[in-house]
Amino acid sequence: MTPTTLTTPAAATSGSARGFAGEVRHFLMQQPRQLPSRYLYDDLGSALFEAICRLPWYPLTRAELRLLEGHAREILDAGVTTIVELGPGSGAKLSALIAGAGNDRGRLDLHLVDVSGVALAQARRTLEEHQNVRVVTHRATYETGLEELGLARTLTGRRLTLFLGSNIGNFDPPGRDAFLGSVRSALDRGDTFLLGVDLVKPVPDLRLAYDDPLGVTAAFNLNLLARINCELQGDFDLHGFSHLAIWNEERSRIEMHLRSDRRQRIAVPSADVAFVMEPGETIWTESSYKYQPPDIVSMLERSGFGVRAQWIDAVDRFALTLAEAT
Ligand code: AVJ
Repeated sequence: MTPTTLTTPAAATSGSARGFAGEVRHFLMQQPRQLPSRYLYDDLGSALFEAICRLPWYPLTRAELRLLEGHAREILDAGVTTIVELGPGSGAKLSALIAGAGNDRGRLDLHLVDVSGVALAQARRTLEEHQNVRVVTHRATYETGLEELGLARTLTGRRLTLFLGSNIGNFDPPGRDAFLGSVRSALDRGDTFLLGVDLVKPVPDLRLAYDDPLGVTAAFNLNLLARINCELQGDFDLHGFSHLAIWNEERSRIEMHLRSDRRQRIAVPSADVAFVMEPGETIWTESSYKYQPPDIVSMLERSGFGVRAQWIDAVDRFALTLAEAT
């Protein structure tokens, strides 16, 4: 019951209606049934994710912010003139990094790459509060954004690329390596890359982080079915499914699933699918891989980076790793 591939946010095609319908059809017909996790983030899904980040049981965001604030000067050293962030969200993390670096820094060009226009607009507002910055937004997938940035190389100064929030955890290992390779290709030797990754921790903590007692993560997961009902005329009965968070020890990942509580027939006319789900059968909606600190160093080294520093939050088990393109 452990297939090897799950489409990652970056690997999926653009979010046009036909792309969504085609992918819903394709992935629901797989065995086991699945849906790409990138579709969790419509407007409501993004708001639910923001709420997850404030839950006491989901400490990732706060741990990462503490590390960014505590090491801002080492991360944003004097040579950096350009910062690229893949998936900036609200811009709060980059903002904390810039604030933590102090006032003696030079001018900064900030390039923000995100598929969400709403997120980009908010991040721009947040970041333009800082003195001496220029914000450029790229409404694009990571891949397209990286290509654009590869073309817009700077002649002076170095670039720092950020990939935070343990978003890398959604990639399966081949997808992860391909992604790191495309980041490396977009960089020049001497440019830096900062990667935020959640670490393996006691299983009860992991389960609570992905199955919180307030049910916010369950709502985040079920919203994917609500979205399919809304946008593709699906007839999923949201009361007929339960949220599951399963720790897969062998693959070192938390899997989110939606379990059918009974035998039920499902139709999604605009995706041209109809099928029956058995009681207990699940739709696999997300994987979040968790790493050990040395795994992060070796995956970066295999992709053409040398690691300069790794900072670990010992309490919440989260790592920031600063690497240099070699
Ligand atoms: C935003 C992908 C890093 O995997 O922890 C939160 C998404 N899923 N709770 C993660 C998520 C369930 C989150 N990432």
